[in-house]
Amino acid sequence: MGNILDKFSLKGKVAWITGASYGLGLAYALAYAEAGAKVVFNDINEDLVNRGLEEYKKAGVEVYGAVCDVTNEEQVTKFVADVKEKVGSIDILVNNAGIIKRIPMTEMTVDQWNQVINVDLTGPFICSKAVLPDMIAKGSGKIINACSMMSELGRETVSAYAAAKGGLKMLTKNICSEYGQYNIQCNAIGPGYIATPQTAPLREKQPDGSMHPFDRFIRSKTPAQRWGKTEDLMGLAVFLASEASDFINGQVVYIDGGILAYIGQDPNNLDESKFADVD
Ligand code: NAP
Ligand code: GCO
Repeated sequence: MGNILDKFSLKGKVAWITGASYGLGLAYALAYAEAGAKVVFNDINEDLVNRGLEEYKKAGVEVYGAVCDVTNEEQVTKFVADVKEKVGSIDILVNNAGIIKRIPMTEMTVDQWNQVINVDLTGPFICSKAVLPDMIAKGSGKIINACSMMSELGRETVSAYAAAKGGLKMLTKNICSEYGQYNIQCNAIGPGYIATPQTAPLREKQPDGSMHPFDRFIRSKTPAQRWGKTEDLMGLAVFLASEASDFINGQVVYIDGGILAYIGQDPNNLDESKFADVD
């Protein structure tokens, strides 16, 4: 047996991270490039794709990027065909693209609900369906879904997001069940609360300069008493994309600083002077 670290190499693999112009998707893509993969990404419009290309250029990473709406099967089919022609067939898919709408359910319109379900649940279905045939033909593949604390827990105002992320947990188990026989592993990353643009509204300072109530709250529910950083998730993303996880299938791996294990403490007990960690 060679060096154990070779099992974590992505050398020679083509990795597609959806919605990877910034945030967690960008972090996953940079980690994959460092592990040896050829990285391809999409985002919802030209401006975001160009923003992403600038980021990858700054990092010295050569990538293929194109506009593709993960809810549009025609665009996804074309994206996968273009990647196959220009880079190679996709070995690793990270269904990262996602949106959230924080609206009380009684005030949420069906259209708003459908927008969240379409991106966060139907999008991963469409993208997974598009890459599975080549993975089956190759006899190997990795699909990694972006689950969430809301795959396990609810909270006020996020009904559509929680329903989507709960469904995504079960889609993960079902892809495992249906395609594990072809040496395809489908698992999910379940981040806790990570400092990205998506959660920025939950950290905004109050007009009087005090912490956002949710910021204080989530720190009181996190043993680490801090928000996650995108780099905290890079190791797990590489692990789930690599040979090292070939016998792990249908799992959601939670990377939450201990939130799901902890009943929490009184937010008023927290020492704010310790909180210099994120924006
Ligand atoms: P983010 O900052 O909102 O980035 C999501 C990316 O997906 C954005 O570039 C977004 O573009 C893109 N996107 C949205 N709709 C799309 C579509 N239809 N087609 C293609 N791309 C689309 O989110 P994040 O915080 O990095 O999170 C990434 C994933 O992890 C999401 O699925 C999120 O639910 C999940 N997650 C995040 C956290 C966290 O604490 N941050 C925790 C658990 C799970 P736009 O800019 O146009 O929206
Ligand atoms: C929210 C947050 C969360 C995080 C993440 C937690 O409003 O509660 O946006 O949903 O994005 O999903 O794991």
